[in-house]
Amino acid sequence: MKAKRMSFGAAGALFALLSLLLFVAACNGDDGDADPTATEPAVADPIATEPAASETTIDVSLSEFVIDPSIDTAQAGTITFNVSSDGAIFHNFKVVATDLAPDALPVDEALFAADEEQVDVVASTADLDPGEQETLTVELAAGSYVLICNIPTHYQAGMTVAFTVE
Ligand SMILES: [Cu+2]
Repeated sequence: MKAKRMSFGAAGALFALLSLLLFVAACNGDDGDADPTATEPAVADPIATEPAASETTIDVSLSEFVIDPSIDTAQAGTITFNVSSDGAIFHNFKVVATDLAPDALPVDEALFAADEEQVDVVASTADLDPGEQETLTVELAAGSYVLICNIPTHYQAGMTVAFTVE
C-alpha cells in the first residue's frame, strides 16, 4: 500500500512537470504567432514573377587606336559600359546600331569621322581625357552593333569593333 501511494505521488509529480512544460511550449507558440512578420499574408510581387531581365556590365578600354570591350556579345537588356580612356590622348565611345561591318560605316570626309547623321547612334559618352572614365547604361535590343570612337580620324584609324546583342 505504501509503495502504491508513493507511485501515485511520483506520477502526480511527473504529470505536474509535463503540464508545466506543455504550458511553456504553448506560450512560446503564442509568442511565435504574435510575430507580425510571420502573420503577414504572402503578397505576390509582380516584378519577381516576371522573367529576370538581363543585366550585363562590360569594361571598355579606349586607347590609340583600339576599342577593347571585355566581351563582344551580351544578352538583350540593360547593358552597362564602364568606359576607361586609357591612352595618351582623348577618346570617346559610341554605340551604333547597324548591320554594317565595323569598317564599313559611312564616313564624313569633311569631318574625318563616321557620319553620325547616316547611322543610328544609340548611346555616346563625352570626350574622355586620358585617365577619365564614364559609365554608360543602355537598354539594348537583340541585334548587331558597332562600337566606335568618333574623334576625328580615330574611326578610320581603327577604333571600331563589332558588338552583338542576342
Ligand atoms: Cu579615339
